[in-house]
Amino acid sequence: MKVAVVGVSGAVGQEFLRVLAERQFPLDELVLFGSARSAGTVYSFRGKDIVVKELQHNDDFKDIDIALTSAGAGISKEYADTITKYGAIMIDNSSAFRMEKDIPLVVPEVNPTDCANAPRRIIANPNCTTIQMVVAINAIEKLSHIKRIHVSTYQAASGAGATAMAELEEQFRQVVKGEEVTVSKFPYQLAMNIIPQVDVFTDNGYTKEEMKMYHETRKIMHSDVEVSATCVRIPVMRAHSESIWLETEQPVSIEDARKAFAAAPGVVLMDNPAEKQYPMPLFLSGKDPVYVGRVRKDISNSNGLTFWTVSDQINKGAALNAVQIAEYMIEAGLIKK
Ligand code: 11C
Repeated sequence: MKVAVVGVSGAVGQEFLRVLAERQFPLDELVLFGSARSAGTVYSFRGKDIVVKELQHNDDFKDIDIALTSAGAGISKEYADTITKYGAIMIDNSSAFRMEKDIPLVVPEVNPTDCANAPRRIIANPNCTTIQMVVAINAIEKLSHIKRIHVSTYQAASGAGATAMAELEEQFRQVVKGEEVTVSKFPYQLAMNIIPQVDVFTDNGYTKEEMKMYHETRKIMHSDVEVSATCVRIPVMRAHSESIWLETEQPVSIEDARKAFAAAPGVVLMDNPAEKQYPMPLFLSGKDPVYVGRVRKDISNSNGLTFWTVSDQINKGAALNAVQIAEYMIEAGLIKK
């Protein structure tokens, strides 16, 4: 198996290297691609140094079986044909293809079999906020159909990339030193603040990030569920949190909900209020699962449940989900030239 990572110098690109190594992904050769600026950089993988090649329109993808891409939607669109034309499967972390009808949008714990129908040899990796929510709510969907979701997100700086993480760190330093705070990646200073805007606003008053949660959730779950999201950036480094209220067709008891979360693939139930046990981003950054806590009945709605989730944005929210898609496709015999 020959695997390519495209956009290797970014936060998600670097996480691909960590996840592939940690999971002992069955690859014989790894080829790294980046922009002209990162070409020539050397990264170590399984004790071997690999030099980053510049991504270009040439035959570099001729022998590649799987390309894990995270270089932004523009690059994904521009290079999709170059990457897939000799048969490589492109697992794309950008938003470029997510809502296209002939491109599956996959979270392996929820809809892995959608991978079988990928005529363009592209599988889209969902937005990080959608991934953690659907991994959790899929457990409840199995008990009773979810009709409606209200969700507020608490999103880490990592969602805006490695430079945004560095900016947040620098802002904290500047605040402590009483210096003027530099703002570039976020609409406002994030340190000591929260910003109720992730991505740009759309005509209906929701942001693009919030509308991604609406459309992507419906596509992944093959569901008519209504999703109303408020996406918020908070001064946390790399794990996103979500406060989720959902309404099911039939009432779901708290005991059944807890059992379902505890048994769900990819979910860890961390819910013991008496001992102050609930998921928090500070302690769960870098971990694989989606953590669920604060599970309770919605006192305003007899068919409602409410709970809190935390999951690492760069890991399960991006790189790990893409690698799990690749693992599923290998196991299902779907990777062939
Ligand atoms: C954020 N969720 O936290 C965004 C980043 O569509 O892949 C990921 C954007 C995307 O800023």
